[in-house]
This record gives sequence, structure tokens and C-alpha cells, in this order.
Amino acid sequence: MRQLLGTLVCGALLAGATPGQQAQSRPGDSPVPPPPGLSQNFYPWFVTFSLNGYAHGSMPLKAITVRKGERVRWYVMSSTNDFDFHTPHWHGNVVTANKMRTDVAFMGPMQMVTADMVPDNEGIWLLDCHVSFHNTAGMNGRYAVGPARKLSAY
Ligand SMILES: [Cu+2]
Repeated sequence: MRQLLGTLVCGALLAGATPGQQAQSRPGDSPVPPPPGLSQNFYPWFVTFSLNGYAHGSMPLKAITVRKGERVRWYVMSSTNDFDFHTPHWHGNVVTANKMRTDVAFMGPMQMVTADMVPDNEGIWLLDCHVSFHNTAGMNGRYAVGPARKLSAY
């Protein structure tokens, strides 16, 4: 079984923030509370959610490239913050995690998930968190499934 290149770390980055820094508003931010239904989107502007430290699809595609038919093990780890509840979701292929065949897993803070995948669907696929405001704040990236290795003739 091929093991993926490292651990996929899901977590929040405090871009430009210093420890103890309070939430700040940017020019133009409204002091009016958000309407019902948007009230969960309360993170200050400097909080970014990332995968392996990359946000908004910026993780290099070669970082997570596998081959069709290859046995791949994903090690997924959530970070430490109290809001690091994540739902990593693999588009295009399924994994076996927690004894379930699924395309999404659930993680609490500092939780680890081992997910086994035998990709059967070639292409470039989205990997994202389905907590909607994490996704909006950057927790998405891509993984690639290339063609199967050719068996050597002997
Ligand atoms: Cu998340």
C-alpha cells in the first residue's frame, strides 16, 4: 500500500495576527450583526482555514497526486483550535474510513483519521471541508488521480 506524502493537516491559520490579537474590523465592515443564517460566519478577517497550510486551492497539485488503482492511505489530522471541527470531503473517489465506505469524514479538534482509497476515477478533484464557512475561508484544495501504472510484461 502506498502511503500518502505526509499528513493532511486541517486547521486555521491566523494570517497576520499576533498572539492575543483581538478580532478587528476592516474598513467597510459593517458593525451590524449578520442576518439569521449567516450568524455562524463570525470569524475575524485574519482567520484562514487551510489544508497543509495552503488555502483557497493554492496547494501544489503535485503534493497530492496518486494513480488509478493504487492503494493509497490518507492520514488526516485536525488542528488544535476549538473550532477545528472538519469534514474532509473527497470529490470523485471514495475512501474507507472508520469502517465506512464514504467520501466524507468527520473530525473534532486534534482528531486523526486514516482513510484508505483505491482511486477508480481519473482526473483532478476537489478536496474540501464541508463546513461551509471553513470552505469559504480557504479550506479547499485539489488532488490528482493519474492513469494506472502499466504492468510490465515479462
Ligand atoms: Cu473545516
